Amino acid sequence: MANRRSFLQSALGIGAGLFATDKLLASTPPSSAQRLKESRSRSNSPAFNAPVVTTDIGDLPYTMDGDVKVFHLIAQVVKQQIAPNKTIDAWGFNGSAPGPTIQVNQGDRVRVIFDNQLPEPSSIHWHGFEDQIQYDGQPVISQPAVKPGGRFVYEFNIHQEGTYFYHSHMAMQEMTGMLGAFIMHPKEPYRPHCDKDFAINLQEYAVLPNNTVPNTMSMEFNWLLLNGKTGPATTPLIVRLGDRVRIRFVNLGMDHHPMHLHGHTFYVTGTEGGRIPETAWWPGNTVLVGVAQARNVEFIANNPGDWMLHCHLPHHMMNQMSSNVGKMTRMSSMGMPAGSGMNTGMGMLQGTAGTPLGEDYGPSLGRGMGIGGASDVATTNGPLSEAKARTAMQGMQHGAGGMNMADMQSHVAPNANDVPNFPQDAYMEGPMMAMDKRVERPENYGLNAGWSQYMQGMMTFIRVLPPNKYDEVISRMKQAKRSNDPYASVLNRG
Ligand SMILES: [Cu+2]
Repeated sequence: MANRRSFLQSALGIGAGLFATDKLLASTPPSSAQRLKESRSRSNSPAFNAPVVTTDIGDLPYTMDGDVKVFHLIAQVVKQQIAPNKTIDAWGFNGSAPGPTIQVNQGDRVRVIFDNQLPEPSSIHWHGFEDQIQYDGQPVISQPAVKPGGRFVYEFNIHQEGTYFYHSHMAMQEMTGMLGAFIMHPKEPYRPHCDKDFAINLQEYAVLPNNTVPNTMSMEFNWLLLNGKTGPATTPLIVRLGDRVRIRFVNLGMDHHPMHLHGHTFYVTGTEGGRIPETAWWPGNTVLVGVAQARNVEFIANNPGDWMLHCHLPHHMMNQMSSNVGKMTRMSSMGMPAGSGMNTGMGMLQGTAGTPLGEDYGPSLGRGMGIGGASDVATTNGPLSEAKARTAMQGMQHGAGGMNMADMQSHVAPNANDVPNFPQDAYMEGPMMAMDKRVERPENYGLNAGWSQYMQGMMTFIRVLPPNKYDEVISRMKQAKRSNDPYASVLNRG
């Protein structure tokens, strides 16, 4: 603490105690020159490898057999809750999709006992490992396929460092959740070292309305996830003002994701091939994480606030998008009646009520569909009426901020229906999407009321908290006493 305080004080030229500096810090955004200076000043302090925190997922535990670290990785069918009242049938590992993060040290001898509890053959590929061919995880070509109920044991001498991953080498299995991060900590800690280190798996699923099974052949992705959750159900990254932070993005999906951070400039310091020499780091606030790539970014969290961290592809900033915006979502003399007549209007088959193509489930105002519904059962896809929404979407805080759906009229222009492109987001984000209570957790403590209204898809916060607020949030996280808490390593450090 003394080190951090003196570091901050010298870096920012502030002599007063930290508690008094919140306002000063907020009013003096650091220049890039300052950031570089901070980065250099840190390189003199004792370095260490901070354990990686994989929010909403956590780590795979290990046991020791002599000097061998033994992990037990179990491929299995999992129920993954990706949003309030939206649970999908995925395939993952040890209870989650993505699977838990594996963390080892350079120089370790590692054994992974892989059990296949899936109804079909599988195997595990160790992405980026420079290791022996018999452990590469390509069925038949490098090892026997692991049949249902079968086992295969992988052994590695870890000589690399960086952000790697494990995944099924069968494409559709990968697309239904069979992936996870594999962190190799360097023997000599990186300099400057980081106080917080996070891993974020990027994923997308295509799940039809009122369905629970991802269509792994579809390119129409409507659920975009960070560590198996979609905004606002994602757990924020909690850091203390002044922390040096590393985020490791891992992409094992179908799309590329330009990951964007607000309020800070980071440096790209690593790829799926390990550490980048410091002379080759490049600055930015957005990093494109291509398929099968990892990108490590680092920055000093020197700008207090609840900053967005999100994919910047517009369609990846939404939930359950399945229909058009604009006039086909509403009744008008020229448009399509919302929620009915789609079969004729769009040439769609008329289904039976209760099925995705039933009259009640026509594609309209799609982003409201499914999320925040009363339960993991069929929910309506509009048309929007307050009575219907109150029944079908009981989890939503209708009326948050003193607003009801009926009051939406006061939020749109009187002539809105005459504007060809209306609506865009008017009914898809905002008060009707408020679900703060549904996603309440200690990490969200102190966020502005109603924050969840405008948070969808691949979005989370990095909360850069001044010491007093940081201590308050950490104390609440400790009090929660969650089993297998992904933040355990941070909470244990105090
Ligand atoms: Cu994206």
